[in-house]
Amino acid sequence: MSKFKFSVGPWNVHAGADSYGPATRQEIDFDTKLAKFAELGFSAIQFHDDDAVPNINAYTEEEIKEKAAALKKKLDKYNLAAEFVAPRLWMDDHTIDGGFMSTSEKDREYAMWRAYRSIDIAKELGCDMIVLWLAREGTLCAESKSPVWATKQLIAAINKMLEYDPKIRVCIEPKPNEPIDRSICGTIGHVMAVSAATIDPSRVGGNLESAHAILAGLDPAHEIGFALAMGKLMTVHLNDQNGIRYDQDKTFGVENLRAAFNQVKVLKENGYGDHGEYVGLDVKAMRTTRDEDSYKHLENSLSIFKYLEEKADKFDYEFQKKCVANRDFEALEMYVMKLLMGVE
Ligand code: 3MF
Ligand code: MG
Repeated sequence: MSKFKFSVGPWNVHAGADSYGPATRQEIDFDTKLAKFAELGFSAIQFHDDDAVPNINAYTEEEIKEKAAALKKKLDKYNLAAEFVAPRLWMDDHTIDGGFMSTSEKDREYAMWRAYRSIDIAKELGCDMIVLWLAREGTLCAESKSPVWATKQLIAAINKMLEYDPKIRVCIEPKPNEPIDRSICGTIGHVMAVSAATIDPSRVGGNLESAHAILAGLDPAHEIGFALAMGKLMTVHLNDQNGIRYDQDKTFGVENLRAAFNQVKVLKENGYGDHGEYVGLDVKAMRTTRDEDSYKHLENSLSIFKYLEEKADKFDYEFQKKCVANRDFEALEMYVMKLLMGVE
């Protein structure tokens, strides 16, 4: 029995289209996904603002709240909580050059409108967290905007969100690149610095995604540890990634089992989840996956996480201590490898 609760976003189940080719599976409608997520054992759903209220631009502020309230009823039916709402600032015509740090003042105002609507939706859904994946916040042409100005724009935007609602928490999901060339807030270290510069650092933290850390050349478990040490790990997006290339969102643990084990271990050792935090997945099926297997990558990620949790439960801290005392890290490393291979 896992000690953790799990969450997932509807985009984790998608039709397989990529930048180079069309869909390979049928779209699955939102209600069907919800029922399946509940059946797979997820406790909470993560939303983009327009996952919660599709076609959001077409509605007034009041209508958006009403639609969110209707969604809350649907979630209740499946006993699912809402974990967070994330303004999807990378799909809209108004955010071609980014949102909070767009070179267009009108577009920056639009981005704030989406941020405020995301907060309204979160409140209706009974959650207090806004996730900012800053997809297009940075530069494609380095000389097009000053990184100093852009960083200050981000801090100012977060301050406005904190002022708009005294309870809302803002959780930045850092990523060093893609779709932007040079991002403004690329790692959890950047997130801590931005947090400290806001009007209420206690309400600004991070969402560590394994693949994003790997894209920055960093070890996800250490990045998780860093955020935990700062008391600012608000959620995680666990997945895997084959080195520094396009963002892959692979099934958790399939590329580097030891790194995955250490992510589970650091979460478990530090009481992650004790204050209601969820273990979030951000995984994509392979393009070759057939319709009937549309959820297999989620099932596999959950299973791998839980198997690794069992391994973490078995971890022999006495033996570890002995190895450390003798400076015998070769023996400690071999112990970990045997534990993971099941030959101990
Ligand atoms: C991109 C991501 C995103 C975010 C999501 C929620 C589409 O690399 O990880 O997934 O997690 O938008 O903020
Ligand atoms: Mg993510």
